[in-house]
Amino acid sequence: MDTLRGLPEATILSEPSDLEPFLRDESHVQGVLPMAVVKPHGPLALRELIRRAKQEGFGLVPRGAGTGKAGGCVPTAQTVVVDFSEWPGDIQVSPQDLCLSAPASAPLREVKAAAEAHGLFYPPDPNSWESCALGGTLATNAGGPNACKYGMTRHWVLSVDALLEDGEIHTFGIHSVKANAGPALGQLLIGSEGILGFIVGATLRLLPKPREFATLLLPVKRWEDLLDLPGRLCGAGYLPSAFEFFDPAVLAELRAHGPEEARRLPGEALAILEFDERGCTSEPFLEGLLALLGPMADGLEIAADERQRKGIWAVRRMTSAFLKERHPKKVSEDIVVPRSRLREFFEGLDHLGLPAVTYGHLGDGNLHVNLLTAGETDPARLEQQLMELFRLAMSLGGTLSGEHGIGLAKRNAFLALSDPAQIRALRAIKQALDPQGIFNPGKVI
Ligand code: 2HG
Ligand code: ZN
Repeated sequence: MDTLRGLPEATILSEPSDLEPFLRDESHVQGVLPMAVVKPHGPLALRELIRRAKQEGFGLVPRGAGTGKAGGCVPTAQTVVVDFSEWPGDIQVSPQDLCLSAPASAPLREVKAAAEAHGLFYPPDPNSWESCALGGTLATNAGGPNACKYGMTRHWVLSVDALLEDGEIHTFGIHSVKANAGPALGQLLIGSEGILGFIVGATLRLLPKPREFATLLLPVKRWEDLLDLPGRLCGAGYLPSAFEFFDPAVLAELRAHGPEEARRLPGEALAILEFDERGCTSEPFLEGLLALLGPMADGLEIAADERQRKGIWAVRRMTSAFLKERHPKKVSEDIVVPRSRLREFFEGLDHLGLPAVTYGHLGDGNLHVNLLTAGETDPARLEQQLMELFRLAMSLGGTLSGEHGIGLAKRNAFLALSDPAQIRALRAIKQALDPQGIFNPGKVI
């Protein structure tokens, strides 16, 4: 491709058959064929790409491992995909500073393992943690089950190295939890889905690794009984590191067609709770918990060892892919409501009469509402159904995305439902940082 001829420090793909795998991520949206895919190996490639993008008027779309759920990395018209999988750099752990530095290309799995090798812990655990790249989790501010106790990716970032529109890489933040010299520009970039600049590396905050886990399977007969539990637990001083659930429809599908471990799952609906603080497997802790659960504790099972714990999590981790395989055209959302309003949310969902099944992160109110028949629904009707869902979440003090982001998939809804002042402010920031609109055009705003 002429535009990219002679680009230094990069692998360049331009054959249509090589470009095709970049059309999609793990969401339901599809992009258009990019002009090319560039895999930069160093800053010279990025500097030159920015120069040519400005000069010739094409956009740049960042890509990590392509596991995003909102279409943030799928190409729009007249763009070049910048795939960071060959971006160089090592993972470096600093136990004394309780932090770790890594390039955007580092697989999250390796980032977490590097911390663990030093007895340390990097909490963010999006469902794709075994296949996603760190850069993608930073660009999308990824969540995951652990967010229930530990928060999102952004809460674990001390500094980011980001490519800005001047073609240079700048570092925002320092290697300490205390840094207060002016507004946190690095935080602005995290979760911005590449519309303000591209994150090429980061320094992440670590904790000592939890050494004790209590992993509980809590089956219930009436799944509505689960809805007050997240709030009741927190109110009583119990903060699970994860609190996941499957509604009866999802559990029935898993049990009927899922892997071996899923076939044995008890209950009509099921919650998975995990605690990871010191003492969480002690009798006093568990007795207190049982007292709080009352009659709900009747069918409670506690993982006896690490093998059982892993088996339970394996089922939860494969649920999204499993449902996608069975319902390839399903649309999956990730709305949030405050945990105190879960019951009202499900009453509202019932009232809307949407053909939805739900599972996800009940403990922090982040619910994966799935429309399994989306493929057979008229597109205009589907859009209307999704807007009703988002409006319901927002009317209860929630939002339309808890962890997957806006990307392309939720852009229209985001623009339609947000406070116009928010959109104006975001566009002003975009204009200031990317006046020529080269960074991920057509996404988010
Ligand atoms: C999960 O929690 C992921 O499993 C994916 O966020 C959710 O596909 C989904 O709906
Ligand atoms: Zn999720």
